Parts: sequence; structure tokens; C-alpha cells
Amino acid sequence: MREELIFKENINVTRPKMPEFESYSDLIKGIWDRRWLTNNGPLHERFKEELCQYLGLNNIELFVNGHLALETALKSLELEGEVITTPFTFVSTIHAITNCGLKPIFCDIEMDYYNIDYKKIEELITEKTTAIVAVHVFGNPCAVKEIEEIAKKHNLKVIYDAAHAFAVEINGQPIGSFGDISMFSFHATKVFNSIEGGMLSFSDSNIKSKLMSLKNFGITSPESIGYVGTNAKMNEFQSAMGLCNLKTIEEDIKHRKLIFDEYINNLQDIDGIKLLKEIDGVKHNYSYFPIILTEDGMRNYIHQVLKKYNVISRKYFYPLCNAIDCYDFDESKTPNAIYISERVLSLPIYSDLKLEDVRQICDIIKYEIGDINEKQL
Ligand code: T4K
Repeated sequence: MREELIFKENINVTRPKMPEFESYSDLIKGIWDRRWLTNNGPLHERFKEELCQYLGLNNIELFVNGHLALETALKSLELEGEVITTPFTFVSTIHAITNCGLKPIFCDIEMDYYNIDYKKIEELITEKTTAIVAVHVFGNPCAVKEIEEIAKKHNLKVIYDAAHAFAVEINGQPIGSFGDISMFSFHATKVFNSIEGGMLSFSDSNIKSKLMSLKNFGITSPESIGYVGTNAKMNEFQSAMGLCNLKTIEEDIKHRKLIFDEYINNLQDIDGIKLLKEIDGVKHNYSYFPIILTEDGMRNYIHQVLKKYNVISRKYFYPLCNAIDCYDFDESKTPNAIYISERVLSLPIYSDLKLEDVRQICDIIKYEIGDINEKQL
């Protein structure tokens, strides 16, 4: 240990972006006057409009969180049977699938960006397959064109879990414009937050009213309940937070880019560390900074040792979703995902993380990796 590199306070893997207190308090004052707290209030409607404008999307709906947004998306498409998905994701993706009565079929991931490997999707398609649920892991886009071709050929729906991919674009095209429906998370830990929150963007404007109804108990008119819905509405306090944070999102992403570059510059030449670099033509949001520690056992060592320096890294995503206790899936068929899940570590990144703190985290990693290499553990 090098005592001088210990942080006085914990540096967490992420920390929510908070707007100026006054900008939030000014906005929520009106809620007291109006006494309109939820169910499509005026701030909710304004938030929706400003999001459409910022993201360059026409069809969106807001939700209380990303998870219920994803469940609602799957329900709205009336899917049955099997859906092909990835095990390398947050458990929400798989719970959403199974809560909708669908069976997840796990496809292995590719080794560049750890997204579903489109080359392995077709061999998993059966007569029961109805959809592909792909995840833009860490905000890096999946192979959207190839996935679309496969889906067309086999008449499958495509749902993207874009929880990590707010504001990402591929060659100028918003990531939410691919597939049938995309889900975004506005959770406190994300690049963009509305405290909790979620959004669906969708290609077919005809499903708008169905989505609105499904998130409001399935109510279709004052005296009819057309669907078995849920309660997944975003409230006015969330919308106010979203509106405030939207004002600074571009600055926030710019600062994240500086952090990203600082990590890359400091860690790129270290033996045993693999980094995810930027992709040509993609507007990134720098939502996570995952590294792969290639030596067996090194990830767990660095994860533990960072804690002693008060740096709280996270194993996103370990365990794999086909290896978790509450399900009985078989993880052995996704060897790439097993390899990555056992070696990945997400380092702190958030919009007001100081660059000097990033350098200090890198110094700790360099020192500790050198140390362990010397000891040849
Ligand atoms: N699909 C994917 C691929 C997802 O990653 C997620 C969510 C979803 C779907 C579902 O979307 P939501 O329903 O959540 O909108 C966190 C988040 O809770 C979760 O939203 C996120 N993915 C997941 C990747 O990370 P945990 O269990 O790691 O959260 P927690 O509480 O340990 O927080 C992480 C760090 O953030 C801590 O070090 C402390 C810090 N933190 C957290 C909160 C809540 C703060 O500083 N302030 C806070 O208010 O799951």
C-alpha cells in the first residue's frame, strides 16, 4: 500500500449529477400551486417535449424507472415463447423478460465491446423465437444493422435495452431510432438522471396509446380497461429533476470525455489491462469506464485493494445473468461472457469527478499491478 494515495473519502463508481439547488426548487414551486403531482402533469409534458428535441426523436414515452419501461415495452409487443438475449447485462433485463412470461435464450457476446454477438444469434432461433432483446452494454452500440437484418429475415421484433446509452448516436442517428423499441434508464447512477426514471422510444407511432395505457393500469378510457397494465408513470418531481439535468447534459458528457481520456492516457500501456476505446462514427456518452484485467485473479485483487484506498469499483457485470441464483440457466454455453465477467471492473466515472482523482486512481492501479506482478501471484 502507498499511504499517500489513500483517498480521505470514498470515491464511488458513480455519483448522481445534481443540478443547482435553486434551479430545482424554482421548478418544483409550481407543483405546490397546481397540486398536480403525477399522471401526465405539465412538467412531465414539457420534459417529454424537451427530450424529443434534444434526442432528435419523435416517439417517446416516460416511465417511473427503466425496468418497468422495459417490461411495458415487451408487453406492448404481445410477445410469446423465447427471446434471444445476452447474459452480460444488469439483471433487470432478464427479470423484465421472465416477468412477461418469456423464456430468455442466452447468446454469447463478442469480445470487442461485450455486446450480443450477432453472428451467434441465428443458430439459437427456433419456431418459438419471437424477439431479440439486445443491450447496448456500457453505452456502446450493438451491431444494429446486422441485428435488423436477422430480425427481418426471421420476422422477429427487436427491443434494445439502451439503459446505458442516453444521447448516444451512430453516424448522427439517435440510438433510440433503431429496433422496434428502445429503453433508456434515468436512474440516479446514470449519465442523465431524473432521480429514478425511464423512457421508451419506438418506431411505430401506433403503439403510443397502448404504452400510455399499459403504464396507467391498462386504462383505455374513463370506463374501460383494455389491458392488464401496471403503474409505471413518471411523476412531476422526477420530471423537474430531468428538466434541470437536461440543461447541462452536453457539459456533463464533455467532462466525462476528459475523464475517459485521462484513464486511457494513464492505463493504455499497462500489461494485463485491456481498455474499451471509442468507436469511429459514434457519439459516445462515456457512461462507464470498464477495464479488463486479463490475468486470472487480478480483477478480484484490484477490486479488493482499491477498497483499501477508498476507491469503490464495481464488477459490472458479475455474476452473469445465466449464472444467478434465482434462475436455473446454463452458463456454460457463453464462454466469452464468462471470460469477461470474471475479468471486468468498472472504475469511477461521473460528471464532477476530478481529473487529479482519476490520475490518483490510475497511480494506485499501476502501483498495485506492478506490485502483484513482482510477487508473481
Ligand atoms: N438494464 C440495464 C442494462 C441496466 O444497467 C439497468 C440499471 C436497468 C436495465 C434498469 O434501469 P432502472 O430501473 O434502474 O432505471 C445500479 C443501478 O441501481 C441500476 O439502475 C443500474 N442499471 C445498475 C447498473 O447499477 P447497483 O446495485 O450497482 O446500485 P448501487 O445502489 O450500488 O449504486 C451504485 C453506486 O452509485 C454506489 O457506489 C453509490 C452510488 N450512488 C447510488 C445511488 C442510488 C450514489 O452516489 N447516489 C445514489 O443515489 O445498481
